[in-house]
Amino acid sequence: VILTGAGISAESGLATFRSADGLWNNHRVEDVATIEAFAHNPDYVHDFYNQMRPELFAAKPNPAHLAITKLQKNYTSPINIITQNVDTLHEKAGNQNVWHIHGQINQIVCLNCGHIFETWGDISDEDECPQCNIAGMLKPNIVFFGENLLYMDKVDKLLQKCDLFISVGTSGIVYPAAGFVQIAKFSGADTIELNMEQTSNNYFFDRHIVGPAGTTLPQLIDEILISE
Ligand code: BJW
Repeated sequence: VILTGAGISAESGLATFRSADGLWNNHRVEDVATIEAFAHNPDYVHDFYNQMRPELFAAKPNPAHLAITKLQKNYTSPINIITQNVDTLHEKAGNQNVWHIHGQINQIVCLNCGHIFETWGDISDEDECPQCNIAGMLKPNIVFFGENLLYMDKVDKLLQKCDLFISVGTSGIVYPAAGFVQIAKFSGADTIELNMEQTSNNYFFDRHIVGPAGTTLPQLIDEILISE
């Protein structure tokens, strides 16, 4: 299992959430990416993601994403990607078995009927759901604080049976994803963390590799393939 966070997309030019000044687009992410903020001011949240969609549409995968494709093509056991990222760089790189636990920027969910559809276009609070035709119920299919994560049944099973857990470019601050390493470790997996810097979430990792993921992940994957 490979768990990815914003750091794997940093070398594709996408901002991480918790930079040195602790701000994300001039906000604390915990203040704006909440279900309460969306309920209070949906137009503001729609505008925010409408502006973000073209940037994420244009972004290109970097050597870290491409190294995962190489691993999946050449490794004999299945490799699953659990990503916290709402970008689609894993898919653009050709990665398979990608589980977007925090949702996807190019998906919209209807809070009335649950219908999910894909778009890279703008959405407003006046738009109707194409399935139930109710207006004002569309939300970016992005998991805000206070909402349940997606695919957790599948993820629990993957964590309990994986023999290698690699975490790439995540600060380990946001739960439940920050606790996945503990589940994998207790289930018997070897655990490796790749990050630009030492994180505070490091008790359950057997090994830490510090450096940019675009360099360290291809090196680690070559090491895994040689030793298989
Ligand atoms: C590089 C690099 C390079 C840079 N190479 N590395 C248990 C304990 C405490 C709190 C909770 C708990 N359980 C639940 C909570 C509450 C809450 C939570 O975790 N709060 C914390 C802030 C304490 N969690 C939730 O609410 C979650 N839901 C939930 O648990 O549901 C059940 C529940 C419901 C109700 C009540 C209680 C429980 C939902 C979490 C949703 C997270 N959503 C966001 C925003 C989405 C908006 C958007 O994407 O536009 O998802 S928050 C934001 O953080 C985003 C990310 O996916 C997520 C993780 O961030 P990530 O990826 O780690 O990024 P950064 O920036 O933090 O770190 C980047 C790292 O990369 C850094 O370490 C760099 O060093 C590194 N890096 N360049 C390698 N080149």
